[in-house]
Amino acid sequence: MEYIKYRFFQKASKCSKEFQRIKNEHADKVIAEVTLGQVLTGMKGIPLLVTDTSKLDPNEGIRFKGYSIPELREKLPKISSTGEPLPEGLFYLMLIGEIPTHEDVMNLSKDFATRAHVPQHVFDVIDAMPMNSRPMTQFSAAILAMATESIFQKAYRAGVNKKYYWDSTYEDVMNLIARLPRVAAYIYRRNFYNNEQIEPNPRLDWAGNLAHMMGFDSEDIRRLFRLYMVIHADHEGGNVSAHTAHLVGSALSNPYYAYSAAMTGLAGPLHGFANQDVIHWISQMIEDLDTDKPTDEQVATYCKKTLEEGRVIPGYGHAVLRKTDPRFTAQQDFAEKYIKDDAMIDIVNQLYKIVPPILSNVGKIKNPWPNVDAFSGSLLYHYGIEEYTFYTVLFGVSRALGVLASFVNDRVYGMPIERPTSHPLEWFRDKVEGKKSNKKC
Ligand code: CMX
Repeated sequence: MEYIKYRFFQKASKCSKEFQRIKNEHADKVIAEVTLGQVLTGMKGIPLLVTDTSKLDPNEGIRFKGYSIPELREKLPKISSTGEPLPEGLFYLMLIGEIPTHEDVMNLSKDFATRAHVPQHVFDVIDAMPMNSRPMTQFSAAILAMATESIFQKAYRAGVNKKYYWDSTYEDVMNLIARLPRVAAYIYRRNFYNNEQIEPNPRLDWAGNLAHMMGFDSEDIRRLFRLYMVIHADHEGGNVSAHTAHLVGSALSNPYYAYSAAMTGLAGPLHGFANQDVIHWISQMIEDLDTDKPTDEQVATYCKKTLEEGRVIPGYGHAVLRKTDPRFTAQQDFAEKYIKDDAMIDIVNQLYKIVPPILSNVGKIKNPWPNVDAFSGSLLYHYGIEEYTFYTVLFGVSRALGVLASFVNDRVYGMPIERPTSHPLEWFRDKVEGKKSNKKC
């Protein structure tokens, strides 16, 4: 067994024993009460999922195996001392629970490069889709088409013992992560560069190769892509994309099925699609106001108009966070360090001053602060990736690192099929009103 797989199994099987022990010894213990409000507002705050890769604190933001984003930027191995950490290192951390050495990361990078071959029929599926199908539709379909490659599916059909499910799942997960940059870059070049494709360079790291295959070879873009892939990689288990992959996987669907489904969730405007909506919305503001240097007053009026029209301000608010997202701050810091004079980034910074008080005044919005999507598009735009309908695909490549690390962990734990209970609305009404009525809703 190769080294990383062996290390992962060593660590995960210890945790799996603990999972089984507490399940056996404490299954009847009550761990939380559930209010009707929680049920009716998207199950927020109910502790229902076991996810070991990362944990989200409403005020502090995300920590990956205990490490905050600034700590990761300092501690994870980099290609050069002034650069950004390699996302392979974060994947290693989420999988094994330790900060890797430079050598560990280089080995993982090579492992991904050797697994990166995408079969021709996946490109044929993409090419068969109409040009007006969104990049996220093409991405999700391509991942689904790749399920022909599932080693887990073949092992299951051959009757593998359930205690070895994790093994073939691990192979699928590694192959899928390795192949996503090629699929994403193919979609980008097909949609925006006349299908003139660029071959992978196996000597490059995972994120650097993605930039290369999209047609961007400067060290500046590689640095941005490494940061981008690290900060979007995971956001604990309850967000729509992570939860979808976990739920679909609980039926023993293979990782390709589960991740394809996760990507259809990420494609929603309240989730990852917001990263393209932000640039779309700012571009419309620039067009409407006929200036890329609007005054604070003009920006405030535009924001209020958006709210009056019954729309959301994209990139602001969060289901869990109650402060500025540290992923926003990391990107702001990146922009301050490396970018001078950019109109779009200036507007993003201007919005950060203007939007929170306006959202706070609405009264019902629990978090008026920016999330990751408020900044990410402006950085890509600055470096020449202006085709914002593609941005959610980049989010999707990154999110695979955390979601699929959790997916293989679930298999080691032997997580059962997920099946919560549902009731008609009158059941909830009668429960809280303490009476039984025959009135249907
Ligand atoms: N603009 C306008 N209204 C907003 C808002 C925003 N940015 N954020 C929240 N609200 C509204 C909600 O739509 C909701 O309205 P109703 O009561 O009329 O339904 C109300 O405020 C309360 O919402 P909440 O409890 O504060 O937030 P939710 O947990 O329901 O929703 C989120 C969270 C992210 C969907 C929401 O803040 C939003 O729509 N933001 C804009 C889209 C966005 O940036 N999404 C990306 C999130 C990060 C990611 O997953 O990538």
